[in-house]
Amino acid sequence: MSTATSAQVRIERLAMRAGIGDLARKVFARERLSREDGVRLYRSDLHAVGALANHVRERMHGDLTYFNVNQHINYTNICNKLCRFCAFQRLPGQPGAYAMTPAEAAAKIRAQLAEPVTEVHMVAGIHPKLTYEYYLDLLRAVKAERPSIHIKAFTMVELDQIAKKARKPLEDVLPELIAAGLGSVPGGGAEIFADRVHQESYHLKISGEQWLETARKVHRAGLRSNCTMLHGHIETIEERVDHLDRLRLLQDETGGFQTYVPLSFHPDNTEMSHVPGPTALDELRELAVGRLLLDNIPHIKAYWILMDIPIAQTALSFGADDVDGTVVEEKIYHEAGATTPQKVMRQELIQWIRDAGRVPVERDTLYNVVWSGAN
Ligand code: V47
Repeated sequence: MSTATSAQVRIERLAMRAGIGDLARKVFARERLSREDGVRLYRSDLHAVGALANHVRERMHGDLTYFNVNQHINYTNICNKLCRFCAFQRLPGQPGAYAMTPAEAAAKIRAQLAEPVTEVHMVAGIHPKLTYEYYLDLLRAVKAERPSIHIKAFTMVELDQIAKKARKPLEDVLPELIAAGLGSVPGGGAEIFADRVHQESYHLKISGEQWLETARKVHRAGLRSNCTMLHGHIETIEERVDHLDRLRLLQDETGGFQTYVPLSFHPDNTEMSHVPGPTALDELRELAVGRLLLDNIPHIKAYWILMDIPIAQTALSFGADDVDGTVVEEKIYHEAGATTPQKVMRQELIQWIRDAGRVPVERDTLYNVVWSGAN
C-alpha cells in the first residue's frame, strides 16, 4: 500500500469538502472514473476538480509544458455543411469566399522559411468542387516548399470528403495521402457526438459515430491524430461526458490519439450568437475534466488562440500540459470573435510558460523533444 504524500492529503481534504473524496481516492489509485463520476466533476467545486486534474498532470508530465513552432493554413473557407456554430464558412460566390491554390498555400510556407517552423496545421471548409487531385497537390506543394515540415492536416470530416471525391474507400486513400506528405491528423470536426446535437447544429456533416469510425481508420493506417470537443453551445453535461467516454473507448482500442483539445464555443457572427459561450472558469473546468476522464490520452492542450493568454497559463495548473504553437495566421476563431493575437513568437511562448511556473519544452508534432528548457 502506498503512503499518501502531504500534497495528496491536502487535495483529498479539498475533494472531501467538495463531496468528491471518493473520486480523489480513485484518482490516487489510478482507477478509471465512470460516466457518473464525470457528471459529478462538472457539478463540483472547481478548485477541487482542478487540484485533482493538476495531480494527474504532474504525475504524467511533472512541470513539463509542451509547445511547437507551427503555422496554420486554412486553405479554403468555402463550405457546404452550414454548421450553426461556425463563423468561418462562406458559400461559393459569397463575399469573402476564398480557396487557395496549392501554389498559394506553398507561398504561405515560403513566407515562413526564416522561422524554425516544424509543423503546418491545415484545416478548412468542405468545398464541394475541390478534386481528389487538389488535396494530393496541396500536400505535395507544401512538402516541396519545405521538405522537413510535418503536415498535420484534414479533420475526419475533410478526410470523409476526400475519400468521396476519390471514389475509393478511406483505407485506400490514406496511404496515398501519406505518400503525398500527410504526417498526422488534427482533432477537429468532432463537435459533440450525441445524435441530438448533430441533428440540431451540424446535421449536414458526418455524425459522431462516423467521426469515430473515420478516426479508427486513420489510426489503423498508422497515423496519429488529436481529438476535440466543442463545448459551451447547446450540449448538456451528460452529452459532454458521453463524448469524452466515447473518445476514451476508441483510445482503448487504437491508442492513436495524442492530445485532447477542448474547443470553447465562440458565438460572434454565428447562427448561435445569442448563446453566451463558455466563461474562463468553464474553460478551466473543461480542461480539468478532460484530464481526469481521458486517463489514456497522453496530452491535454490549452489552445491559447481560444482563451485569453492568462487563462491558458492558469490552465497549466488545471490539467493542461500543452499550449499549441506559434500559429502565425488563424481564421476560424478570429472570425468568431477571438481577441487573441494571430501569432506569437517562440520566445514569448517560452516566457508565458515560465511565468506560469512550468518548464517549457519545444516538441515536434509527434512529441519528440526539439528543445528543452529543463536543461
Ligand atoms: O472542427 C468552428 C471548431 C474546429 C467554432 O488538433 C469552433 O491540435 C468554437 O480542428 N467556436 C477546427 N469552435 C479547429 C481544429 C483544431 C484547432 C486547434 C488545435 C487542433 C489540434 C485542432 O473548430 C472545427 C470546429 O469544431 N469551431 N467554429 C466556433 N465558432
